[in-house]
Amino acid sequence: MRNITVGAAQLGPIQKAEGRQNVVARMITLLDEAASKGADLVVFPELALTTFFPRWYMTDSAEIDSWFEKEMPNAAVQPLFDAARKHGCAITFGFAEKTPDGHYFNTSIFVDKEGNIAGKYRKVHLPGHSEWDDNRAFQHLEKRYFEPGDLGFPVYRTLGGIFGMCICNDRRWPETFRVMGLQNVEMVTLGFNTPSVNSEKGGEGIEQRLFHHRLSLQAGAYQNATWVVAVAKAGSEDDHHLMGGTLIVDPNGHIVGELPGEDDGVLVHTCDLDETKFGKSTIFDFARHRRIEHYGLITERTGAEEPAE
Ligand code: ING
Repeated sequence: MRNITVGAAQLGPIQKAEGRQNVVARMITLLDEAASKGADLVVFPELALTTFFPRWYMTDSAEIDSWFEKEMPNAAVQPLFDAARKHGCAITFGFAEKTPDGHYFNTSIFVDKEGNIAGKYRKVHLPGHSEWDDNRAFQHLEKRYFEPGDLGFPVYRTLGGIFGMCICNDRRWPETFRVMGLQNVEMVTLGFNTPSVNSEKGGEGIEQRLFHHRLSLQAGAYQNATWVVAVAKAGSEDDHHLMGGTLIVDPNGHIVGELPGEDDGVLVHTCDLDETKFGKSTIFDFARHRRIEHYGLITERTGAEEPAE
C-alpha cells in the first residue's frame, strides 16, 4: 500500500476584476479544508490565479502581460506556499508564466511537502486560434497568448511515487498520457478551464462536453495504468460559462469520485499508488506487448494524410 490522500480543489468562477490576492485566499480556504480531511496533495485548476483571460482579444502588451506571473513563487502566491508548508501538503496549480527571457506559457507546477518546486509543466496542446474569429460565439485565444510547451511531458519522483502533469486540452490527446506512461507514471494531475458552450455557432451542449471529458480521462488512466486527478475552474466568468467535472479516475479507468456543482469545493480520495502495478504488469506491460516498429507515423506525421489511390 502506498496511499496518497488527494484533495481535488475546484475553483468556482474568477471574474476579470478579481485580484490574485482574493483568489489565493479562496485557494487557502480549500487547502485548509482538504488538509483537515487528511490530504497529502492538493490539486488546483489550470490558470488558477486569474480569470480565463484567453477568452478576451487583447492587443496591448502591457494588458496581456498583466495576466502573467514573472516569477514563481511571488508575493501574491507566497501565502499559498506558506499555508501548504504549514499543513505539510504538496500542491499543484496552473498559472500563466512569463519567463525572464520573454517567453509565454500556460504552466503548472508541483510543489512538494517541503515547499520545493518538484515538477514543472508547460501546456503542449493549445486549442483554439490566434486571431479574432467572427464565426465563434466567443473567442479562445490560447494560441495568441501562449507558446507550445517546451518541457515535454516530464515525470518526477515525489510523495513516494512517480507523478506527472498535463493541462486541460492535453487530456484529449492520447500521446499525453502515453509519454508519461512510458515513464511509469502512477498519478497524473491536471487542471482545466473548459467552456461549456462550444465557441463555434451551433456547438455541442454541456452533456456532450462532460462525456468527452470523462472519456478522455478514463481512457488515459486505463491505457497507462495510472491514477488521474482532474480539477476544474468552473462557473460563469463575466457571463462566459465553464463546466465543472472535477473528478478522480483509478488505474482501471473507473471514476472513483466526481464533485458536483460549479463552485469552490474539495473532493478528497485516498489513492493507493500500488493499484497501478497490476495493469502495468499484465495488459499494459508495455515492454512485453508494444510493437514500436509499426508506430512510426505517430511521430513522423503531424496532420492526417489520405492514401494515394
Ligand atoms: N479548454 C478546452 C479543453 O480542451 C476545448 C478547449 C473545449 C476543446 C471543448 C475542445 C472542446 O477542454 C482548454 N483550456 O484547453
